[in-house]
Amino acid sequence: MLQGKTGLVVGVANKRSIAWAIARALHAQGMRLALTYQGERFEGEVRALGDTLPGTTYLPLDVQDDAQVRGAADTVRGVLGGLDCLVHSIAFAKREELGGRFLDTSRDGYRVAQEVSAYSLTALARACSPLMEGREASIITLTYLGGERVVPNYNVMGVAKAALDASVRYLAADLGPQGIRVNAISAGPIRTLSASGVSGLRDLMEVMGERAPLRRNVDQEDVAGAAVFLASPLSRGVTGEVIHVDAGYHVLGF
Ligand code: 0WD
Repeated sequence: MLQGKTGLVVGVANKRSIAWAIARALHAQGMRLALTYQGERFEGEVRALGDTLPGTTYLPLDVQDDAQVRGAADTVRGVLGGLDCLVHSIAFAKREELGGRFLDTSRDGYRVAQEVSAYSLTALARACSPLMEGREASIITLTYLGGERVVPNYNVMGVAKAALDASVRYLAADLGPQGIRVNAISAGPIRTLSASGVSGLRDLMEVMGERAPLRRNVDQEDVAGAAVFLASPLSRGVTGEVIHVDAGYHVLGF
């Protein structure tokens, strides 16, 4: 379904990362990939994973560094030519902000969460969109219900996800005329490195798995399936949307 297409996947940290499941699924449909790693700490792990997907390119990217964001787009232009798909699967908040009261959020904690988790989508979209014009291209980000409702301990990350969801709508409006679609997948809770920073995740997953209409939690592959849909021509009429891949939990009012 994605033969001959190219994708930039941002947010692989290890084999549990949602971005890694998405990368595998896109590659299985024929997409050629560039994977980013956040500093040398992650380089070995990302290369070891990516080397199982023939043709993959690697580039360093810390989204807090504007020069690296521009450099990533330049590398993609040089190696892949154009870009059909950008996957943004990153978030960060200081651990001390992911517990206790939202009321106690610090100015710096708020700034960092917004910058890495929300603003980075806009920065990457701006850098990459010139490579995506006229290709029916797709930008996909990962969000969470904590941006729409109160989820205990999610706190400043919930506010960052609300900003991310709104960014999806504004970017969809800006980039639509160039044929670029922008959508989010709102995933149910999945045990990954960044999720382990949120206090009480285990209890939350238990409740969600019991109550969700499908009576289960979701996994990385569930999310990857929706990402393939959003990357493919099957979703050519969809933009500015948040698709919930959460076993239906978000529809409940109890
Ligand atoms: O339950 C979950 N796991 C859910 C995750 C439910 C709903 C949504 N999501 C979202 C997350 O909020 C995030 O946006 O999915 C996205 C991917 O998260 P993940 O796969 O759960 O987490 P992980 O495997 O840790 O990958 C996120 C990575 C970072 O890992 P760490 O754990 O070191 O923060 O994002 C990257 C980093 O590799 N990252 C950055 N990349 C570039 N520049 C930066 C940065 N400044 N900061 C973090």
